[in-house]
Amino acid sequence: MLKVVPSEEVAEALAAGRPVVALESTIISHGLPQPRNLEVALELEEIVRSAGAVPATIAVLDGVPRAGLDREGLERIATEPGLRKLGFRDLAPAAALKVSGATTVSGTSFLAARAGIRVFATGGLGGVHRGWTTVQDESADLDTLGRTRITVVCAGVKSILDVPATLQRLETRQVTVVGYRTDEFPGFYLHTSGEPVDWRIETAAEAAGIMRAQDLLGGPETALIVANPVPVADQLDPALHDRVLAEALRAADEQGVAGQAITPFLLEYLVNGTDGASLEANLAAVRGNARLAGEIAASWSRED
Ligand code: PSU
Ligand code: MN
Repeated sequence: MLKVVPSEEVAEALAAGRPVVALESTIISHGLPQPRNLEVALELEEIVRSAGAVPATIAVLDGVPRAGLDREGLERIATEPGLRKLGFRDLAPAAALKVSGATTVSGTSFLAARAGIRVFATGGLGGVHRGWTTVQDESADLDTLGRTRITVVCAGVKSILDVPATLQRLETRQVTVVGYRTDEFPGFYLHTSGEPVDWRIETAAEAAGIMRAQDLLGGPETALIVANPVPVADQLDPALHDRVLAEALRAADEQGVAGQAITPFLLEYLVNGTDGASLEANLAAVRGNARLAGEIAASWSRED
């Protein structure tokens, strides 16, 4: 079997049943501008640690899937030119052809689960793109979450997407969605998307309890999404968000940007079009998610 190679620290923590949190690498390589992205990769690991868990940033280096990168590995993810973006379906070619790449939510969820890691933190999930009636672009994140036993802490799905359509797809795929201290699904850069969420939890221990109930219940091995909104004080101004996003969607259309390139294109457009304000909101969301994921992993491994 093709092994996911853990770092020494991650291997020790998993063997001892201590809390581990998987961190995604595409957000570092393709979602954030250099040089800020390396600082963020290091900072997220620190946040997970201070919440009492061991961080395991996931990526494929020279064809080897890894859970837990050293400083050099993080630097490669942040700076290597031409680094691939790997969803689940890209993992086999990357391994066989000895290619390096950062993993998306789809690729990371699969590798984390294979490594025995149950909790994962990211920014915003991929989903159904706007205009899906003509262009059938639906992120592989959704399909993977419908067949992977993992808990993903995120600030909802990226607001560049069709959020109601994405929530519908998550329902069809049996993915459990809970709001953390909210009755509304978060809007990634925005505190709320305006869409309701059926379940609300108040504590990390409640999330761990739902994970245990998932296992006791059996059935399809689906994910748990813990949707954790960016605080109102840190969100992007909603009017600015709507205006620049409309421009970004128009630019993508005019330039014919599609496929894997569309998400990074729109995120970068927003960073430039908001003078960096969208970047700050994105970072505030990811930091909060890393912290909460650490707490959930700690509660899960304490069995409280
Ligand atoms: N969260 C962020 N920034 C990102 C992503 C998530 O804050 O860049 C990445 C994730 O890796 C997610 C991917 O899986 O965007 C979705 O890409 P696509 O729409 O091509 O599936
Ligand atoms: Mn896509």
